Amino acid sequence: MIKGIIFDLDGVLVSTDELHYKAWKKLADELGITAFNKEDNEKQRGVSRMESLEVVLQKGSKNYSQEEKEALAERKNDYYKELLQELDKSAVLPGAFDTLADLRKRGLKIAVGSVSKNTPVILEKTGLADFIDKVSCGLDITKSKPDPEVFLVAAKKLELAPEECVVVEDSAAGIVAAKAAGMKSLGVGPYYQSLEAVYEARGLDEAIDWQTIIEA
Ligand code: B16
Ligand code: MG
Repeated sequence: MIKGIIFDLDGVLVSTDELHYKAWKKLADELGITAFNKEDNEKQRGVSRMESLEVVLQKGSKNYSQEEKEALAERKNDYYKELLQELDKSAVLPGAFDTLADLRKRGLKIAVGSVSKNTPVILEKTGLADFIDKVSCGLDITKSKPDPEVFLVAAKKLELAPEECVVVEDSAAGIVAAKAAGMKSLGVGPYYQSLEAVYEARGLDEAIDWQTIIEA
């Protein structure tokens, strides 16, 4: 019996993926990497900040030291944090508030499992914090998805066994992480059909048979 649902944040509950893209694009343009585009941005879905930087740098020809890379990642994060200042509940994806309220009513525990170190500020600014029991994020972990750490920490914080949890994800790395954690998954977002999740839905505003998922 499923007792907890662990939601990825970016691309599942909020549309911060667009803000990540804007911030990376600004950095790429400054570095003269004009070839960085939306398609590359898809490879940054659900992966860590440093891995996302590599996606940008691969489109250019210059080599950077580790120290320089860390400064670049920080510069991108400053741009991203600036954009986050404008964030409010309008950034919450369709169906997210209703889904969280409905699952709570059914007695399920709710966690967020995101590799983003900006998770706390995003939850506060969007009002999602009121619907979440526990948060496992980039600040709690040392290994990013596809490593299962972020979801195992979430289950532990919920005081549940991994097999009592279902993960909701929009990235391939996140679905691999859920499997590695021993959890079933619901794949959502533009690529939901190719994520190889156990359950699939275009978005949280679709008719999702939560009862079946919970009782499976
Ligand atoms: P930050 P998720 C991920 O969030 C994003 O999808 C990914 O693009 C980003 O690089 C990563 O968070 C790290 O975010 O730079 O804010 O620490 O999908 O795991 O909620
Ligand atoms: Mg995501």
